[in-house]
Amino acid sequence: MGSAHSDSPAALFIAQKILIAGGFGSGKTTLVGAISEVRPLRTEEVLTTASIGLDDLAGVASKKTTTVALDFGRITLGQSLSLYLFGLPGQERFSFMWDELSYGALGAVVLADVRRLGDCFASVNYFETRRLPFIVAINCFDGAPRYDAQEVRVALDLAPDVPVTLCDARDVASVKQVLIALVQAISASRARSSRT
Ligand SMILES: Nc1nc2c(ncn2[C@@H]2O[C@H](COP(=O)(O)OP(=O)(O)O)[C@@H](O)[C@H]2O)c(=O)[nH]1
Ligand SMILES: [Mg+2]
Repeated sequence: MGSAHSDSPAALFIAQKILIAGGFGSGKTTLVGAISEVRPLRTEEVLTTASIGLDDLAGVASKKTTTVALDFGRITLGQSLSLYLFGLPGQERFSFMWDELSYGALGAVVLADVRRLGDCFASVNYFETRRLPFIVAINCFDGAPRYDAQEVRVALDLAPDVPVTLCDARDVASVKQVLIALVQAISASRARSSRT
């Protein structure tokens, strides 16, 4: 994506596509809904017995719905940057959609729940393999054990240039910090590639 449009020559407005990934129940739909300045597009379906054995509800027992296609929202940062947020469906059985939804994205946030850290391995691998800049945001659920960013970095075997941050997916200010960290990571990654 990456379209630039302006009303006047001085005002360069840039829109970029960002992905929100992570395991089932890690808070992707919540994050997009918390931050979006447009009514978020959701494709939630009520969890039914058909998903028993497929969707692991351990640790997210209160979860009543699941995203079956994508979440979509938009946030403007500063005067000139809009981020279009595409939440990828978390379950690996929907991973066939990740390539389609990732097309043209500049970077990604991988949301992690420390009680189910393994659920974000697939997303981490996906972005590492495609060399798409990403950050890991640990969604601090009430009652979940607290680990610092370094412990999560080691557990996920992340490269040193992948930022790890803590967040609350329900909180606008916290989500904004996550997106700013991602934009900085994307800039740093571009600066590194232009040097090589
Ligand atoms: N306590 C707490 N609950 C959260 C947080 N983020 C999401 N939830 C809840 O966790 C459940 C799963 O979140 P959801 O956004 O649907 O996860 P998704 O499967 O990644 O889209 C929902 O019931 C949310 O209300 C958070 O930061 N703290
Ligand atoms: Mg969802």
